[in-house]
Amino acid sequence: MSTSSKNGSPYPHPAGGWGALKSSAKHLIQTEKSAQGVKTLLKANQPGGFDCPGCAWGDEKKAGKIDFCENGVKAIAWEATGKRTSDEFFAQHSLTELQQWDDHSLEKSGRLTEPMLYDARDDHYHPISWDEAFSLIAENLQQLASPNEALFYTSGRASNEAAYLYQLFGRVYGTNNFPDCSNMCHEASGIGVTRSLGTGKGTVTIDDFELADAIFVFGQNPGTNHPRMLGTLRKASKRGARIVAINNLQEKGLQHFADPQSPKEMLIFSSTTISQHYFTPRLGGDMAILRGIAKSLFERATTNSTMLDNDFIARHCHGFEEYKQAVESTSWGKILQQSALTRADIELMTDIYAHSDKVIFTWAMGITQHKHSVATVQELINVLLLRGNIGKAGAGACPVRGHSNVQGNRTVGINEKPSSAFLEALAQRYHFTPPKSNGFNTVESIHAMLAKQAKVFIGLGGNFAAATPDTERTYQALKNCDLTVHISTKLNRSHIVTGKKALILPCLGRTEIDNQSSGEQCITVEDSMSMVHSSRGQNEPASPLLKSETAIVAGIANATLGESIVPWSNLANDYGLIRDEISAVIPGFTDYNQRIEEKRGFYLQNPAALRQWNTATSKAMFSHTALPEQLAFEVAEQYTKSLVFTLQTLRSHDQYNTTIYGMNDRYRGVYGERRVVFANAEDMEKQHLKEGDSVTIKTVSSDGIERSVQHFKVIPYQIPSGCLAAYYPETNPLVPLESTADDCGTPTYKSIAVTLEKSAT
Ligand SMILES: Nc1nc2c(c(=O)[nH]1)N[C@H]1C(S)=C(S)[C@@H](COP(=O)(O)OP(=O)(O)OC[C@H]3O[C@@H](n4cnc5c(=O)[nH]c(N)nc54)[C@H](O)[C@@H]3O)O[C@H]1N2
Ligand SMILES: Nc1nc2c(c(=O)[nH]1)N[C@H]1C(S)=C(S)[C@@H](COP(=O)(O)OP(=O)(O)OC[C@H]3O[C@@H](n4cnc5c(=O)[nH]c(N)nc54)[C@H](O)[C@@H]3O)O[C@H]1N2
Ligand SMILES: [Mo]
Repeated sequence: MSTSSKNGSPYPHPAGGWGALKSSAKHLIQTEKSAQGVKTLLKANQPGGFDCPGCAWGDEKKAGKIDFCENGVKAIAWEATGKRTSDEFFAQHSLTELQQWDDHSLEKSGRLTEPMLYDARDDHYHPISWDEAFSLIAENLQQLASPNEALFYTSGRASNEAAYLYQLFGRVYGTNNFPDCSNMCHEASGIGVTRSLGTGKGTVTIDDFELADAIFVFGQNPGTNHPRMLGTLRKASKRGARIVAINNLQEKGLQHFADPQSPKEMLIFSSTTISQHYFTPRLGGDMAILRGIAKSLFERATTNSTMLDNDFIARHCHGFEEYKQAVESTSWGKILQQSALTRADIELMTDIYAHSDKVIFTWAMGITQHKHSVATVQELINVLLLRGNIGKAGAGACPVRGHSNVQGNRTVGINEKPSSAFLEALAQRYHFTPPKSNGFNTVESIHAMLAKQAKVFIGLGGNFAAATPDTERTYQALKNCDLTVHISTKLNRSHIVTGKKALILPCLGRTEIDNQSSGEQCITVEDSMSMVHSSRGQNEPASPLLKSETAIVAGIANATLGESIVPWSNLANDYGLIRDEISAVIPGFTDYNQRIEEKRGFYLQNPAALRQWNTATSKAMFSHTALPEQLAFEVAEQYTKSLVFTLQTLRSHDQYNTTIYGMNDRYRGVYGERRVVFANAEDMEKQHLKEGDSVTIKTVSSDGIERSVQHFKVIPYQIPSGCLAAYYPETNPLVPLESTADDCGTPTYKSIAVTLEKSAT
């Protein structure tokens, strides 16, 4: 193992560039199927090809022949691996043995090949036929005292077609229990933006990035998580747009970027400066920054009438006076204390914001995974509204989604709190009475399993056991179930932490050819810019026994409910028929099948982008929430005499959520190791810690439950004093189940109050 890091500039080269390409190639070769991988790559994000399963960034309209990135290559190569987790594998390894394996080793075993049933008597998984598997699920569902004792989890990779059928099945069966990865991800964006603007999605398209005068990137690491976004930012930067990064860490990818698709930049080893300005606030300090920008704007507005878009505010907004009052009553002291920036920093941001006509704010998990995440999202919108930056070309709000179809899943009905209009549309179309009461979100689902109120867990993709908080309690929750079922491509922790019975149902991946009785199928997905487009797999399936997600959902539905209300089997034989159903039920999808024939798909119109506000007042709403009284570490200080830190949990460059591709985090200078914690050098000194010391990280909470992780190596890094960063999912045991965002239930993965102690040797 070797870790190397020297205070903040660990990687000497620009992001992207040759390093990225070399690493991509290496990954491809490692999958032992590079020929098929390369053939597949050229079809990524191309008309007639497949949507890259990497992330939800929009496709460039004018992209050339190639439109993929290093981490997209990893995602594709990982799916196209030559390794298989066959019945021999399961005969060889007992569950008890697999429980000792780390997440990387589990997934690295290869693609799942046939349905498997866990037998507690010999502690092994054994092959089972598809029909038997469907019957077993049906029996378990039918014998529950209430449909609300079943949970239907979704991860955001499922297609619109699979997700639509899945939610329809759950609702005809009788429950709204649709916890999903959104609950842990951009839930706060959906709720906050809906409250403010009446629609829960971003208001910009990829074209707006070509027109913006300034782009502010809040709490997001695109160099790793949305690398194609760097190409968009690079172009904007080159034509003179101001790019401002606000990030708790100095992230390499936000600083300089050499576009692997720009031969000139590659040849002369040059790069483009991405962010001209970079601010590193305290964790959870963004709402204070935004409040500061607003305060400065109001102060400037007393002598300069161009500071605010008074016309827009008067015509389109509600609640301006209350907001103004809330801003004026927030002291500069509080703003500077919570943000940990200087007054000059905030004035500089305000200068850039106020002197740019068209401004885009983008954001991701650094905003949404805090206690006050909904309020912060609303504050982002408040500041945009002050200068009319919503519904104007080149301006707007851009929550950058995570999973490649997480936005589409929500659009087609994966939601534990469905609107009554949506339920009414289902009732009309299928002549049944959908369940009215809200279902459980992800965290509520864990509580329900712990309380034995939920007994059957079905996961359409994802890795619930590893992605959720409070690992020990989550494991107990899953173990309490009568049956756990996972529709998956690869072996993961959720297959190893089982209910009394457990099924693994292996499915096709996005890159694979999907043949049904009516012929070869395409699926559809929606990106962060509300573009809906089709995706067609190119590779031979990893095993002849795989079924598509859609076929599996239809198989379970058919076995459980029969075909009288919905003709599941017919629909699964021809996905075009499912799209017709979506057209009939969900607004915006008229002529769905025709419109996906267009080269880059079609745009689902966002009303807020047209300045149509679907709010109670029919106006855009200013919110006027106060800054949090105290941030996480201040609250926690009451419970301990030790120095309290705020820990954020984040992704390395070599992972996709709980999927660990490798042990390096190149841009942060970490190699061969994941159990590391990034700390401020002065804080380390105070704690008598040296680089490489082994530490125990302990959660500070008042609930009496001990939560800690051991043997993490401490690394000095450019991070504000009092803050720490470490990788997920290794740190999920530290996140209390009760520590969730106000009004939205997202675990506070980016602000956990912890102490740091040198490990006992
Ligand atoms: N290769 C790859 N691509 C991915 C994923 C992946 O794991 N790997 N995951 C996908 C998914 S599901 C998602 S949701 C996205 C995630 O995309 P990101 O949100 O970029 O993911 P994180 O690694 O959690 O990074 C959060 C960033 O916010 C910063 N940050 C944390 N807290 C704060 C704060 O309080 N304020 C500010 N200003 N900054 C803060 C961190 O330093 C870090 O740079 O990426 C998607 N794409
Ligand atoms: N501490 C901490 N925890 C977090 C986060 C954090 O920042 N910090 N981030 C949260 C966020 S933003 C998210 S979105 C969640 C992610 O939570 P999930 O979406 O549940 O987790 P993933 O790791 O993306 O799921 C990986 C698994 O999906 C399966 N899979 C891959 N491709 C396919 C496919 O095409 N079809 C099917 N059916 N299965 C497939 C594979 O078996 C793989 O093992 O984690 C959350 N958890
Ligand atoms: Mo996510």
